[in-house]
Amino acid sequence: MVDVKGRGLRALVAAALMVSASFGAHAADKLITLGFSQVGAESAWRTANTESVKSAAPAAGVNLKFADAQQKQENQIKAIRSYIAQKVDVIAFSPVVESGWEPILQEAKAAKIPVILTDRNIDTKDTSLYVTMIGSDFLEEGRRGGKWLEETYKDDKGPINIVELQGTVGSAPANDRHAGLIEVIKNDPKFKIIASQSGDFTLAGGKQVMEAFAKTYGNKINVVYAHNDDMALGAIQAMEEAGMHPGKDIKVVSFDATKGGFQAMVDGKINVDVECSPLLGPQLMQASKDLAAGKTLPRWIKTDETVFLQADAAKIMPTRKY
Ligand code: GZL
Repeated sequence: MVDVKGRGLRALVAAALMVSASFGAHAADKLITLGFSQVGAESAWRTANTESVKSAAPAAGVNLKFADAQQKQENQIKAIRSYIAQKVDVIAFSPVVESGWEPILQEAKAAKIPVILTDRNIDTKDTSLYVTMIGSDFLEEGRRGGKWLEETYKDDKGPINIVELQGTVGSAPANDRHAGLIEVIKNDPKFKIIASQSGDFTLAGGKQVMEAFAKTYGNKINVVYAHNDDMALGAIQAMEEAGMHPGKDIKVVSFDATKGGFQAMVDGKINVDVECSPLLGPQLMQASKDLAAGKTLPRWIKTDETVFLQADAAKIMPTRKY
């Protein structure tokens, strides 16, 4: 008679040894630890970006350390310094502003920890300070906003008076969404930027700035050019409280293409929304693993984006992921 019990036990022990061996092997190629410094939680875009980074880590087998800088550069610098002290394998961050990063990135370089930029770029000549930037082309986004204005007003003699709600002062998206607009309209004198002020990418900031613009310029305003949906939504509140009709007598150009932006297009209050994808988590995890495996990465891992028009918003909105 086959000693089923004995054989069964032997099979069980063999299986357990195999599992422990594989764990042993798994332990040999250790988990990658990624230290990530996030700008803050200023907008719906940022919330979606944080969610994308946090949810992508376990799926990729990356041990994520995450710090929210409340939109302060000194907090990002502190977080990066702490990741260096913890000897993480890779450091990544979304720089709140473009300048002032060389010293801390020199420290990361000295500690031989590779750095990945996500979402926003920095202003430096030293290309050794970071390996790659994963994110959008904000200059092209600004051009797309400008081209929509050019097309929309091609038969209009003007003047077309624009008020601009800028993003965080000194940030790459604010600098480049402005520069891209100027590139397109600079040769067409009918377009005039009559006022430009930062709303810091927040709904409250956009509302506050637009309240002042509405008081000062009133119905002289033809266009609101808002660097993100949160400020556009704040501006819409301010315009409606001032008796204006956003999307109708005042055209609204916005950026990000978040659910809130789409809803405002469906409601007829934003006329065009230039996409800027926050869903960078999976690319960040893959880049971190590639780096740890010694692979070389392109200097810029660019996200593909498009422009959404009000007429198409209702049809497309159900497909949107953020
Ligand atoms: C753009 C990102 C900007 C978004 C804002 O990539 O840095 O910051 O446009 C966010 O909504 O606050």
